[in-house]
Amino acid sequence: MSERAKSVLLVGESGVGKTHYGAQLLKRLMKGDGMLRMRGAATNLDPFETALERLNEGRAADHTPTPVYVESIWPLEYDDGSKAELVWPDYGGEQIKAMVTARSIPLPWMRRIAEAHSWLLLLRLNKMRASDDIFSKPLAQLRQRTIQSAASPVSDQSRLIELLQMLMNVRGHFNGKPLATPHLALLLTCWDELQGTGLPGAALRAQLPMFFDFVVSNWQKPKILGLSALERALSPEQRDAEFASRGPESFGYVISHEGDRSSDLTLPIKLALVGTI
Ligand SMILES: Nc1nc2c(ncn2[C@@H]2O[C@H](COP(=O)(O)OP(=O)(O)OP(=O)(O)O)[C@@H](O)[C@H]2O)c(=O)[nH]1
Ligand SMILES: [Mg+2]
Repeated sequence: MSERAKSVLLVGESGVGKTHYGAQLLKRLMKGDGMLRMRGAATNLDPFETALERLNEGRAADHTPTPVYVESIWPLEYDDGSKAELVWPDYGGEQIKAMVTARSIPLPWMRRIAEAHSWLLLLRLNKMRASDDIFSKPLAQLRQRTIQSAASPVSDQSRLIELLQMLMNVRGHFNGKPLATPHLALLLTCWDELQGTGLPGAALRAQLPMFFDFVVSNWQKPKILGLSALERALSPEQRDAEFASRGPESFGYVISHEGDRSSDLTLPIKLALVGTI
């Protein structure tokens, strides 16, 4: 592995858990008992440290204001001793939705999309609308419904497909073959909200079938993981005394593509950086 900076393009709409995962990840990297660890001084840690202070008190952090975009540079070392430098961003997730709505990508985002080694797309299935269409209901049932407005909103899965198509367009991938690069990993966040679900891929397929098909037919080896950065819901106001006394480092887990549970929150990043764990 070379010393060249590897950047992960972290893509997630508002409320998917980018800031809380960033804070928990930072803590694990500093502790250094996972597959990846910090090997030097990181820059621009303010947003994550603020979130960590809240977590230490057993409270949730605030929503990141829409215009904010902070890139933090994290020098990393793998468990085998090889090195990488990770560019980890924190930003207001509305920026992502706005790109799809306006069908236009601001220049700084163009650069990030073009340069990123891997794309890590965070999705919170619990917040996704599974609106009825011909994929979820027989046509006969849909026909009985009255049409209230000609301008029906775009479904969540159509919006996500549109988003990935816009990103692919920036990279100029049009040869019709499934992509090998950039690596694509889908991280299903707040996995604790989906009690009783099996494999992450199966959960995604059940809830967003059209989006799932789009991903598996356009990437050679897309990875789909579950993530619970906090293991439970926290409130920004009320302290969770147990969370505070055991500490944020005692909480959080990842469900691998194959369904194995691990408390190593650095696992999705290693996967995004090297394509395998
Ligand atoms: N149940 C549960 N809730 C979580 C978890 N991680 C984050 N949350 C909650 O999800 C909400 C959104 O998390 P954030 O990290 O602020 O989301 P974000 O993607 O940074 O959102 P923006 O800053 O608006 O772009 C917060 O209320 C968190 O408490 C988790 O692992 N489990
Ligand atoms: Mg945030």
